[in-house]
Amino acid sequence: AGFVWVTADRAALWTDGRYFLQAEQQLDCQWIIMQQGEDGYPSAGDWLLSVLSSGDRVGSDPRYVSISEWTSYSSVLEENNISMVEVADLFDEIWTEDRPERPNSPLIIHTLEYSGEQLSNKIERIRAELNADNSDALVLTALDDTAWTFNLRGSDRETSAMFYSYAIITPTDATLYLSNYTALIAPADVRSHLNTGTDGSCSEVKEYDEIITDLEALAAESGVNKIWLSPSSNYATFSAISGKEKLEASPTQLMKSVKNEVERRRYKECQIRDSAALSRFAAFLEKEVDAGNTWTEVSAAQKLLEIRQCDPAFHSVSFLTISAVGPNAAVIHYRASEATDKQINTDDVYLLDSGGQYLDGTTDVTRTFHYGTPSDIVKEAYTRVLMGAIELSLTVWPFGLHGTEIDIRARAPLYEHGWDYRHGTGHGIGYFLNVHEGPGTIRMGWSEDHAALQEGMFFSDEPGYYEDGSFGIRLETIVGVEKADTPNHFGDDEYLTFEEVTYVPFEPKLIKYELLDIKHRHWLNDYHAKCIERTGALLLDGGHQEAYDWLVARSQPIEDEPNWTNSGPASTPLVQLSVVIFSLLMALF
Ligand SMILES: *[C@@H]1O[C@H](CO)[C@@H](O)[C@H](O)[C@H]1NC(C)=O
Ligand SMILES: *[C@@H]1O[C@H](CO)[C@@H](O)[C@H](O)[C@H]1NC(C)=O
Ligand SMILES: [Mn+2]
Repeated sequence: AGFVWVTADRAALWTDGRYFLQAEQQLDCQWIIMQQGEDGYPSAGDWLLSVLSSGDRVGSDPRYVSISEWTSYSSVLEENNISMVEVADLFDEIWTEDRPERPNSPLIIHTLEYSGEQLSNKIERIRAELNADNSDALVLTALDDTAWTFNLRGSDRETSAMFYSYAIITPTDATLYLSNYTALIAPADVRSHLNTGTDGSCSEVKEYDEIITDLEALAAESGVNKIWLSPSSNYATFSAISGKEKLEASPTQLMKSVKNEVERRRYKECQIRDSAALSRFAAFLEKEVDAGNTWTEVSAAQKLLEIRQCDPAFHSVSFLTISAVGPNAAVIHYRASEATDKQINTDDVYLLDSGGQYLDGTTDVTRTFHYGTPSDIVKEAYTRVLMGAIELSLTVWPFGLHGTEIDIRARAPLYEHGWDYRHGTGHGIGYFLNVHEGPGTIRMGWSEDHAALQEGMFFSDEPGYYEDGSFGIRLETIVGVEKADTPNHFGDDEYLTFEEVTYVPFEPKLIKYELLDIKHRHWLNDYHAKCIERTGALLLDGGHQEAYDWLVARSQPIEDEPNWTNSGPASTPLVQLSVVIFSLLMALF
């Protein structure tokens, strides 16, 4: 998540709030680090204009820059007589040593029992979109789009079960472009999967790099006038069809994010198994730290991976585990390395943000722990972050709202204390695909690309609070969008809300209970009861009695009845008397 400009004598990197600290720690003094969106830092375009002059040229390899980035920079630059030029194979020329080969892992068939929808049906739905839009073709360039559409997965990416690919879908053809394709489709089951030809919707497979010449040929056809391409595609695909493009997010983005019935049911089962695995780990680690044994960020993350790997449906981690002690927990996307590895101790918080890729889902969960006596500020932060997570989860809204309209719910308990966090509150999450998935998102700031929240989408609910150099708190629970059971439906609207699907208890010693109001308390009791109900049997059946005991100890109900003896004027005799008088007066009229 960054953007770099290199000039003859300067190099600058723009990155967002998640990476400010990390960039400072990892880049040397030759780099200018630009805090994207913060006061005092120029935008990438403004900076470039300030260091270049009329007649200069800026080059990049069009395969590695998106259409939207390329066109937004080139339009700013061209006004100043600076041109953007396509330099094919730029990196092939300058990065010759130690450059890893493009991965080329075998394909995994995502069968109907997991995907819930045939490939032929997905192609038909895409064709219906093309037809409705009067488009001649859809070009799929995002790896999760091709994986979802073709019900295939891979291991080309360490954490997201995808394979290098492109696809072109027309009213008559579906062509998948794969690296080294003859080897990939050699297995008979892959060939028969891709040719689910009973209804005539066979797919063709071609070599990965042929996409560009095929696009040029397609655009040159006289009957072809409109080719649908996502603005996040690379600029090389745009150049190939220039003049015939319809630039809009691919319809598969929305289709994929609204999970079907099979996916929803499987996904929830997957989250429950993953929650049980995390509780098992948390119970284990607590016992170890209490016993004075040495565990570090790196060794703890490794142990957690081993526990997740016990699940037969486990494929890989869903992102690089954030296992962070004390000040490291303030680095939002921290990755423990040998140089930074800290021991888990009784003075600091331990923040653990991790997830897995499973055949039946993708998980992402964060809990923050403390193995000694937490300070007041750490408890205050944990409690306000928890209140924010609860507030968001309790939100009920009419269909049509976007995440940006409800993000404030999670921040309010922090704002009230003059606190905030520099990241989004929730991201969409894939199904055995990307852990961050659009087009819905819960964050501040409006974007045209964001879709309204819909039933069947899943999001993270992950507020946080970070004190640089000291500690970080984040609590992350996955929630699914469900219909809300409201007594009314003003405006004939459907009302929506969230239901949690991650079941890992919160940490009683970090909660300042006096800050919680009745609805937080009800939520917490309800959630903890579900943690026991949904994951308890898995732990017991697996023979993990200690983990079960840990779960039950953390999930004890708290006082959630209002203390009516202390509840204000309604119970005083004077108020009761005036109610009687008022009633009498009403009776008279
Ligand atoms: C624009 O740049 C070209 C070189 O690419 C130069 O010849 C020309 O004079 C410049 N035009 C202006 C108005 O500066
Ligand atoms: C193509 O796949 C075959 C079989 O898996 C493998 O031996 C070969 O190295 C691959 N070639 C490339 C260029 O990846
Ligand atoms: Mn997350």
